[in-house]
Amino acid sequence: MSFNLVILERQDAIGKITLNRPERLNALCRPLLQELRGALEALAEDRSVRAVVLTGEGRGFCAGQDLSEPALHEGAGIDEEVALSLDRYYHPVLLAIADMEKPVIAQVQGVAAGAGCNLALACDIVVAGESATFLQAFTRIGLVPDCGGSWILPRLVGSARAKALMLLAEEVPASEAERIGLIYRCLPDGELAAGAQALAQRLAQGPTKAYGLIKQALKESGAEGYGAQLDLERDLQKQAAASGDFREGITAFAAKRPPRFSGS
Ligand code: T3D
Repeated sequence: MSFNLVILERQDAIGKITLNRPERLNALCRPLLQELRGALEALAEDRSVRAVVLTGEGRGFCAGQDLSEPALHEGAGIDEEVALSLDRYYHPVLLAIADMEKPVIAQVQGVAAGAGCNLALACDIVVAGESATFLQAFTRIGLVPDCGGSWILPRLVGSARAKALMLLAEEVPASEAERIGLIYRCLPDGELAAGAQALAQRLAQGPTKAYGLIKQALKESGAEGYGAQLDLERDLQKQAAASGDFREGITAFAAKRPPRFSGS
């Protein structure tokens, strides 16, 4: 697959995807979503990549659905088009992030709005520059939060705040987003790229299989009762215990040296 609307880069064990429509604040049109899916799948399959950074080119991270897309202006059948777009273009992207074993870091500068906000929040760790803002823009145009917003927001910030964010569609500055637990960390704008890179480097040297199993445990938590979650944790721990990184971890502990994880 060739990439024009996203930039795909690999350096050492880190894969980087940059949304590349800066003139539209990286608004998500269908061709971009197809490329984004392709890039995520390529990095998921690349065993040399052990952490991924997702960011946007220019002054914004992503302004959500491209509201100028012709399919949204055709009158009759627009509801079917929107549902199809979510099924066919958005959900594969979001599931590719959720199902990927390796951790995905969102590096957010400027605005993350609508589906762009929930794309960032779908990543495993979100770091943002201090001038970044998070906006559940959906009700501003008469829509409801999609792209997992109604699932992730109450888990991150609790039901009361999640409802207010979704109903009021107010911009949340990055510092506030960190304070309420919407994101992991707000950094000075000038330190954002280096901060995201440092996190990615650290994760790329970690126990990749354990990270993947943690993602799986969190994704499924709450779907079943407490007892079922204990059973799931047992099953995932069994898989982690079978990994080379676990063997390295206990060997390194016994030898009183730092572990050298290989991701195996
Ligand atoms: O089909 C489906 O699947 C439906 C799914 C829907 C999911 C969603 O994401 S719904 C929510 C869609 N997004 C929005 O409603 C946000 C729309 N944008 C804005 O409200 C503002 O642009 C921002 C608050 C994000 C940023 O404001 P500001 O003042 O910093 O920038 P701007 O001047 O408004 O935007 C800069 C340019 O980007 C501008 O183009 P121009 O005038 O310079 O030629 C603007 O039109 C364009 N742009 C911004 N957002 C979008 C966009 N173009 C297309 N789609 C956009 N979403």
